[in-house]
Amino acid sequence: MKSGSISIVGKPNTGKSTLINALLERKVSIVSPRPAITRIRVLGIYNSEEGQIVILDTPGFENVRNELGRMMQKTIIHSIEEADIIIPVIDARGWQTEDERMLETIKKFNKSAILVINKIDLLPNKESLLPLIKESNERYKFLDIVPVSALKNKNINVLRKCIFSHLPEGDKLFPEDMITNLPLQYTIAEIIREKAVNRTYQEVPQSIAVEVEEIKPGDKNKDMMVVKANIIVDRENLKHIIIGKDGSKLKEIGQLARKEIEIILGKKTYLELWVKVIKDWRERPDIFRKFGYGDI
Ligand SMILES: Nc1nc2c(ncn2[C@@H]2O[C@H](COP(=O)(O)OP(=O)(O)OP(=O)(O)O)[C@@H](O)[C@H]2O)c(=O)[nH]1
Ligand SMILES: [Mg+2]
Repeated sequence: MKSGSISIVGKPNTGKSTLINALLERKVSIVSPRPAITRIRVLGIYNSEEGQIVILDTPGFENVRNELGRMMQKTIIHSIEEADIIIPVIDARGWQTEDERMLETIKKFNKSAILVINKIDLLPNKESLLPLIKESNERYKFLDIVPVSALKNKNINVLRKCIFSHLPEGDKLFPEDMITNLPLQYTIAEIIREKAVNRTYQEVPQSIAVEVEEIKPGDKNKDMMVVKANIIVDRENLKHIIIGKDGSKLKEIGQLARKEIEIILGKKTYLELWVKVIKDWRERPDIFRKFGYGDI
């Protein structure tokens, strides 16, 4: 039986979280058109007759702008050190300067890597992949290069096979019924954060954190769950952006999040959402550790 871990790395927005979800055939990591959204190392476990793949999704490589960023970059390095195989992800439209840091880190640790060229659905034709594959082979001795579309689920089977073929023989590292390592309150917080970041723009998405305070059965109706959570922003003037006109945006975020939370909890859920300001929380590890960021 094959068994081992892979770490998905790359610059922000290349589709790393979409890829872990595609490999697992279920959503464990939040996805956003906004850059720099994944903050924690999300672990997902894939089981088949061939064996087990432990998959780590990581934050994107980027320039550090605050303590949160520093922690996120440390998370990436640890994930690269730990994994058996690295899965660097680049955009099918070509290597960019921001991809260099990822490649340098893989070289520094002399890691085995399978390059994923993602978003091939955006290419006008397959031929345009050939020069990119050639260039990639010149940049590093990749075990393999696999073009995929994580969004359209193209070639994901091929990628899984390729990963298994390079993983070592071994026993399963995690029980079969375990899908992710993320505690329930963080899973729910991430769902709410996804809905909030996807409904805000510019500098707002990165300033958002979510803290789940309580998950409990309803007082009167035990078949119902009550979830209390705070959407946190780091400046007073962002609060009204999240709340929206007459509370409309907060309501919309809540409705979308509730639908997904109900699937996870398997029960009707009352979601109580508040918006709170914690000034400069991204500079305060004591605060953001409580949100689950920094758990490496
Ligand atoms: N067209 C296309 N879009 C994709 C594909 N994979 C991901 N995307 C989109 O790219 C955007 C970023 O996806 P994510 O999976 O959040 O990217 P990420 O690399 O995890 O981003 P960070 O966590 O911010 O570093 C989203 O809008 C996705 O829907 C793909 O194969 N094709
Ligand atoms: Mg991500």
